[in-house]
Amino acid sequence: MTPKPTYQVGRRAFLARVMAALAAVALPAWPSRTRAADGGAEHVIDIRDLTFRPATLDVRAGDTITWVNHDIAPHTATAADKSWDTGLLKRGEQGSITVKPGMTTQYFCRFHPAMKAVVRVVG
Ligand SMILES: [Cu+2]
Repeated sequence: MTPKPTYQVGRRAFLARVMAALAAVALPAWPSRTRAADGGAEHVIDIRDLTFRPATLDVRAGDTITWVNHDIAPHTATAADKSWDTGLLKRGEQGSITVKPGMTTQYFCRFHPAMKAVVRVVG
C-alpha cells in the first residue's frame, strides 16, 4: 500500500496557477489591441502612470473605444468640449464610447487636465 504520490498533481495545479497568473498579466498588455466586434472594431486604451496608451488612436465611426484604468488614481476620458465622457473610472474599471462621425477627437482627464490624448476618426 504505497500512498499515491501527490507531487505531480500538486505541481500541475501550481503550473496552472502560474499560467493563469501570467495570462492575467498579459491580457491588459500595452499597446492597446483591436479586435473585431459586431458593426465595428473594438479598441482598448489603457490608462497607466497618468498616461493614455496609446496617446493617438485611429478609429472609424461605429467602432467602440474602451478605456481601462490601471492606476490607483481615478481618471476619466472626457472630450475636450465635454461632448462625451466615460465617467469616473476607479482602478480596474473601464468605460466605453461608440465613435460617431465628426465627434470631438481630443480628450483629457477631468482630474488630471495635463493628461491629454486624441482619437482620430479616419472613416
Ligand atoms: Cu486622471
